[in-house]
Amino acid sequence: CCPANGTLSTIQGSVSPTIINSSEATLGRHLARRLVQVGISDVFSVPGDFNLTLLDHLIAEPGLNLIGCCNELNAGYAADGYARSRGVGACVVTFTVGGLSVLNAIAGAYSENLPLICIVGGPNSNDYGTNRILHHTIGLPDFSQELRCFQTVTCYQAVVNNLEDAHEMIDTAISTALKESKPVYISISCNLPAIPHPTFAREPVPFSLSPKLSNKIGLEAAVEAAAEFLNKAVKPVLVGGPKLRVAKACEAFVELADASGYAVAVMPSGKGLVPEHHPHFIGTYWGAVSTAFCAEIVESADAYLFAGPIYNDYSSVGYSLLLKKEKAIIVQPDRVVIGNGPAFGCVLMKDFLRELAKRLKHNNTAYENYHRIFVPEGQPLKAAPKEPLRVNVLFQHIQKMLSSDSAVIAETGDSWFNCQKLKLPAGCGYEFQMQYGSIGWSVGATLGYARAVPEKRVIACIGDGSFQVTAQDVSTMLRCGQKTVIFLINNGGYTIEVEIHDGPYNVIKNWNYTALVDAIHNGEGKCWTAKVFCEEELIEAIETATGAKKDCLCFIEVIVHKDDTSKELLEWGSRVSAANS
Ligand code: TPP
Repeated sequence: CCPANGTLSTIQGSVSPTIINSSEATLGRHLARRLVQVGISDVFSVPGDFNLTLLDHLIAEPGLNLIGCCNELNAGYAADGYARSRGVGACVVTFTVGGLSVLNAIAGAYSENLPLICIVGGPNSNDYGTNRILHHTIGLPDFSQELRCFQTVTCYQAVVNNLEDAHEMIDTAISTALKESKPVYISISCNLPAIPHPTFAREPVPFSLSPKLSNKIGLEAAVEAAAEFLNKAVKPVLVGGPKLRVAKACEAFVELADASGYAVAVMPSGKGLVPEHHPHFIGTYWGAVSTAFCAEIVESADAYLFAGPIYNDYSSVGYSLLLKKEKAIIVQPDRVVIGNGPAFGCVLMKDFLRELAKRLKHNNTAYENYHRIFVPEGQPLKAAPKEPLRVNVLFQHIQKMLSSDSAVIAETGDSWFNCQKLKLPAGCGYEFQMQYGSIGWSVGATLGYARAVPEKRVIACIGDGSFQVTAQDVSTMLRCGQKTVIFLINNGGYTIEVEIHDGPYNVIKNWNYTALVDAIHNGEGKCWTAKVFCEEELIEAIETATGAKKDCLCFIEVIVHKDDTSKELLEWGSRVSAANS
């Protein structure tokens, strides 16, 4: 879960810099060299006159590919999907029309702590300080509108409009993204990328970012207090949360699980970060919509350690979790709170979990209890021949497709709940966007993720409503020769919203989704589509997608009843609805 590329561990000490031939000693090539250096080989982009020269220079860099997307929102989502696997991603768009279009994706990446470098081709440097009105703006002589929008969704902004400062500004922006694990904004004046400048005349020395360190005394005190707290508990439990990724603490969490013998659960938004094949894994802790017996074990425990949790209204099922602060140790990326005690600051999660692992007495009571009382979820009823397909049957078949060579991308909607119940084999990737939950994210994210890990087959589960937002970039997946399997779940509406609060606005226009993808395919690239109505057809489609068409992008439209939802969505929807009213 903690990819090495672009992270501190790959960064070398200083080496003697190579002299660069003057035609390549340009701002554009410097930026390109830096992107490659931090582990980026694909940049997702939409051209526009403000960024064309910059794109020329990015393309010229060996090892850097430009992936042209159908729109900026998808380019941003693709960079997000890419960053989830590679550790860092980048997109390039044009001034304001492109910038404001990509903004939603950048906000999503911020919410998920992803280092994403958003590059915008900006106004000519000679236009700054004039009263000119530029195209692609709202018609006011104000060049800062786009910047001001990005200030709220990035951790750093560099407006590069002179060559003297460009090197420093670009480097500061990229290194800040890596250090903070957040998106940054870089605007590059359109007239500058091709101009050579002495500051770019040497191969840039790889970033040498000083790693964050724990305060030793604080760490020791926190570990001692936590060990005392947990060693006297009878049935302690560990729960992994989404911030395990940004804390780069997935391995340390497993070390703690191994050493302690405690039962191990995952929060819904942490799925994919905690190995589900671990012998003490007990499932997803999501309050009333947890997997079988997981909530009972967690909530009845006399002590629980949450590593990297986010308790928002969705993950807390409308604030209905039955947790008690006095029983909890909350470990965040750089602080620990034990019960009702004060916070221990400047303590890194990774260090804390590793040190704690050495101090805990082995205690598998909670896990043994779980093991004793656990009864697996029932199997869906056997379908009658040609009976309309049910969602729970669909996901039984998706489960069988998973392996270490696959990754699941789950779109916002009922797919959250259905995918959450999939049991991930070792090495199987899993991504969704639970904090921000922007529908349509999965299409771009699938493109970017598959680009970052071409050896894995991505299985994307997307509702019809979400697909309508961003469908175009199936086109880019085909251009890139991707072999993703997309399950388009056609239930005729915004079902997740139906279960929160229904109205006529939740019904959507039905499209012929397979015909749409066939039209996008248009004979170029490898694509196979199928529309299935019953289990027999689904089985046949999956056999084809994993057999004869395993090298193709496979798009399977699954027709289900509009009220066919997971039982978890029903429960969750009513509780979220109560919290909203
Ligand atoms: N707009 C954006 C960009 N993001 C959102 N999350 C919403 C609106 C509100 N919203 C959340 S889920 C959803 C909507 C409109 C509907 C999803 O429908 P669909 O993809 O068909 O999935 P289903 O719930 O039917 O499984």
